[in-house]
Amino acid sequence: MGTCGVADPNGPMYYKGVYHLFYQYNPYAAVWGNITWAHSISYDLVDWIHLENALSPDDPFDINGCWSGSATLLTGGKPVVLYTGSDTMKHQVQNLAEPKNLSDPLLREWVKSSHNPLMTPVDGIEPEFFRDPTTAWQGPDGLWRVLVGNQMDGHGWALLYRSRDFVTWTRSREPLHSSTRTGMWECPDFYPVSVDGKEGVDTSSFDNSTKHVLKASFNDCDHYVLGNYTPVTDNYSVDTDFLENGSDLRYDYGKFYASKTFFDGGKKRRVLWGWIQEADSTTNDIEKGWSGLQSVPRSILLSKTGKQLVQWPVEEIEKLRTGNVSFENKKLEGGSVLEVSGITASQADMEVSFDLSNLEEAELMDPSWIDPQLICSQKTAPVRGNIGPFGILAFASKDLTEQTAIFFRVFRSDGKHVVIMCSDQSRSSLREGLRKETYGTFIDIDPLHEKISLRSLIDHSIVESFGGDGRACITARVYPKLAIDNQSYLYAFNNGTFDVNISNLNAWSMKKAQIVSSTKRRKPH
Ligand code: DQQ
Repeated sequence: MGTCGVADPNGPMYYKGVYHLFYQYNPYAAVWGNITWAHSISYDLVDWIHLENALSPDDPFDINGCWSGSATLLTGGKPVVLYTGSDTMKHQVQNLAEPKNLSDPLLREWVKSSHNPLMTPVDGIEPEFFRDPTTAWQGPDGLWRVLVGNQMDGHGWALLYRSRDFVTWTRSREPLHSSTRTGMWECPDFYPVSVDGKEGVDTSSFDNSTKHVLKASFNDCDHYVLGNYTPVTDNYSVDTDFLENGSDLRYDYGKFYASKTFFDGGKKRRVLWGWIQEADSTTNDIEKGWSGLQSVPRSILLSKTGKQLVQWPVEEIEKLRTGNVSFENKKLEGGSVLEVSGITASQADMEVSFDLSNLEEAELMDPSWIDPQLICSQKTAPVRGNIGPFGILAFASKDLTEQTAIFFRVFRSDGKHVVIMCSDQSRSSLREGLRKETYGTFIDIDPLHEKISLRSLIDHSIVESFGGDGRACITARVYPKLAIDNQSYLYAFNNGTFDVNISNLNAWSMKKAQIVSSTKRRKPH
């Protein structure tokens, strides 16, 4: 690919048997700038072909950048994209683009609408806080609706626009939603999830058995709320608001930003992608020659409780699995480590579940411990507890001086158990100058009645972890110095006082996905 920088996923869609992913792309450097829509396609969400760039900043309405946006399949299945342009004045405006040739399933060429810009920052909208149109949905009145992220009076808003023809858009007096607890909302996303089903739901579907998710990107994280949406009135009433009463629902409690979902009509699922930033210095990003990557695509559903979403890597990822090791029913004594040998630990998929006895011995939760990230940063993997920390050490050097610990601790509080999941990067590399953050979240598991499971996708400088069958996700970027390639090891560990039991562990080496570039040059002159 040459020297480049990659950021937000844009306009993901499934069209005529092909998955399309566009993304914020700097063709010239491993830093943010010259923002262009790169375009890659896949038949299985695993192997990818890079095509020529879809949108470049070369018109007055996007000359300072083709920023984030989304795809919509219009009635009859025609795909279009709405995206933000930074215009000659660096004002943010919303633009439309269409494929040049609909019979080309690869949709190689995109044409910007002669009507651009379609939405401009007027009527009090601040021109630097007006961006990232969502996938549009069609109401029962036939009008299309779209949200645009905004900051007004210092707070986050999802502005609502309606249109009959997708060209002339009128702003609704009321936003779909807003919050005084946050600043600017970037990359909003709004979609239905089925309450009882196992399938994803099309964005324009208004089945009564759905809830609607509103996601907004702020404070370096992707936060969401659940609520009920009435399409006739465009009223959206949330169950619990953003950051209300200690509620902090996030797609991922680590590095994961500016994400977007799409409905995969082929497999009837909703798929989520997020941008995973570097945790290294800009100087090193430039030296490395690239920065930023996309998460593994995740399918996303409402949990059985109806109170949160659950995510799981798309099943296609499993085709990369090879060389399995597994064991069952293994006691992990307090203070011990167990090597998971026989796989390529630098590029692996691992699933483990833990059985806990002695739960009555769990430490009492201090009522002042309300911030899980803080708990994880203070009680890092070496800090012994009663039940936990137990979990895995990924990217570990043989002598364990380098290790990325993904683990759980169990506490007692008001007669119940509280489980916390942490990803501790503090010892992930001997290198200096990295952001070795520690992440954490409470996870809705009752260890008396179910096992505590963890799946981690480990890939050289990234680990994406899914706790409790996808109830909590944490993604971390790490840059080991020793624990690389065949010097990288994987361990299960228990640093609690009490034993835990591994009821099941399965790990696989992972093959490389195939990524090829189409013959045309991607770097324009
Ligand atoms: N990235 C885009 C914006 C968006 C931000 C610009 C989020 O449209 O708000 O590259 O990462």
